[in-house]
Amino acid sequence: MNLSKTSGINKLNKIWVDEYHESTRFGLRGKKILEEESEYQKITIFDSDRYGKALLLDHCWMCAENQEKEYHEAIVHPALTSAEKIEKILIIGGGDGGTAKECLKYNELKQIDMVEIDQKVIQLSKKYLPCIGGGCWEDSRLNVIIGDGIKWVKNTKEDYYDVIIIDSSDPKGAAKGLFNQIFFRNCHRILRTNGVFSAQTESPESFQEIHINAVKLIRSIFKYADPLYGNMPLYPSGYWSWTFASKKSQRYLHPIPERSSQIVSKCNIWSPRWQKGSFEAIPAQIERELKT
Ligand code: SPD
Repeated sequence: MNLSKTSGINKLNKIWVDEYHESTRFGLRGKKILEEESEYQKITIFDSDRYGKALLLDHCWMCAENQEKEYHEAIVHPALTSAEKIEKILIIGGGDGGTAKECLKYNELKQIDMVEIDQKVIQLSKKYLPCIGGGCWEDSRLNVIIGDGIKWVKNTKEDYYDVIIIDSSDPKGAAKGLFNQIFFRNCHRILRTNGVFSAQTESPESFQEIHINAVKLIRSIFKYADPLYGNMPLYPSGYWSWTFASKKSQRYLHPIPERSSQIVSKCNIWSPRWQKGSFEAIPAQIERELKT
């Protein structure tokens, strides 16, 4: 999780970049394009042979041109196909633009507030990874706020957003406060009654304790909350989770047919069938742990 190393430079100047996590490493071969220190983190842009240009924050893989749909379709569509209304959306984080791009597939959507703490992530993503955000940066429905997501949810009036999406990094540094009770309580407060909350909740394998604690915490605040599991080959263990929550029912389990038919042909991973299987695919041990 904390360390990344480059190794094995060969005559083509190709290197391996790895995310190190508890005696395992997850790496790609390619060329480093840029490494910069922002106010918040080290930002690396890497051109990988396998997945195209990729973004790392503090040596952790975030996304790559050809390895992002697995993540962004999963965090967005169970929420946007099921919330009663999808006019006002809040994204916390998401500075690469992938989550906004998926949200903007819906015609009903009127406004996205995207609160990203690190302006440099946006600048570099626009410049080096334009296809991750697609046309989102030019779409007038996207309102980018450079600021602290924790303060944003604290200062927003109640019952305001139809959907809230937490597209955070791992819970350390600036992202640590995006995994705690006060933050989730504020998300609950500002979410509309028939809205849907969505958050990336780490790996059930490589970050099992963090995953379980996050789901339990979200469940303790929202009346209904369930994790969905999928593959994310770029991340430690390649096995990831996203948790969806709502106030009055498990509405995130039930995509509204008129809405899903609008977007299913624009997706590579998400479909109502994929979603059903991915909610069902809860590992038995995690299911038991979540009951304790
Ligand atoms: N271990 C990486 C977790 C990062 C999740 N967020 C990725 C951002 C993609 N928009």
